[in-house]
Amino acid sequence: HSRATGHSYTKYNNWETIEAWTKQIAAENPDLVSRSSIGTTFEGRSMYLLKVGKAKSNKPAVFIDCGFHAREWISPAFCQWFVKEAVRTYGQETQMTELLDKLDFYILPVFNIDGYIYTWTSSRMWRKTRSTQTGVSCRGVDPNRNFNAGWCENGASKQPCSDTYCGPTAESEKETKALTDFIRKNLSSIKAYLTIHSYSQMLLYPYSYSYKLPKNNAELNALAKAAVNELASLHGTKYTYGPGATTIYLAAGGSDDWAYDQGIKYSFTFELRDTGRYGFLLPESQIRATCEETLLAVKHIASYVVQH
Ligand code: ING
Ligand code: ZN
Repeated sequence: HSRATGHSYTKYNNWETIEAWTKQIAAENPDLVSRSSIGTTFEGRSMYLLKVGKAKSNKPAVFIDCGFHAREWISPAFCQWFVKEAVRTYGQETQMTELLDKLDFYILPVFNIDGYIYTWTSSRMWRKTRSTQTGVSCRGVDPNRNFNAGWCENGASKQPCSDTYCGPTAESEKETKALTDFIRKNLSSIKAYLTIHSYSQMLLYPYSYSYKLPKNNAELNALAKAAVNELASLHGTKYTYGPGATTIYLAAGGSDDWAYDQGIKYSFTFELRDTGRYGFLLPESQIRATCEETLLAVKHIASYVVQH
């Protein structure tokens, strides 16, 4: 725990603390971490991105985002944990050293910053962004219904007051547009896309917008199985896995489906702990175990990607 900033990897940190942390971890690890911004949110905040890896040209990359949905607090906690473990174990642990030598991780610690702040200040169970539309009283769009992948066809709502509102158009949200612009610009290097949600203990892959299966379904299924086995090896936490539509529910406009259709062949949504006892209100006492086990699955997927 840092006395100066109040940041802790085993507590939920507010946005102000996470923002300061992004600056500090980059400043303290200049050979491994660099910070940039991919855009600004509806309310004007910078969307910080950390590039984590040993500097070298033409490296493949794995993109990981956290904090799509405001109330899923364990998700940003995982992105912070991941960066900490990367810098702590580089040069100490062979798997992480090899990963950071061979690829770059792009880590977006909080995607929906405005929503995240709103869950800290006003409404703990808020899910969506905080955007407004003229003539509409309800605020916010579900960012995971806002991507151009079967947009608003299934499992999404056209009602602005719904928690699964798909937005007036695909990519209507500044946050969505910032992410899709970044990924489109870096498509040649990005080999895997991982998006971290909670809760349900699931590892999902395309498709969620329809019942069709991805071309490499067999490969994704085997990789998901191996990753959840790794995850369970630490504390016995059981995950289910499979295509989103049949494993969780039919839902169009998700970021993993969009990334996959851009050509990113390894695209997954993690649904972290738990299965509903605490749900979005996962106690801080479970942050460490959740992040440690999730890290094993993420490293497994990244190592697979390095070899394929
Ligand atoms: N679950 C995801 C949601 O956005 C999901 C499930 C994954 C939907 C991939 C679409 C695509 O509803 C949570 N908990 O947010
Ligand atoms: Zn979510």
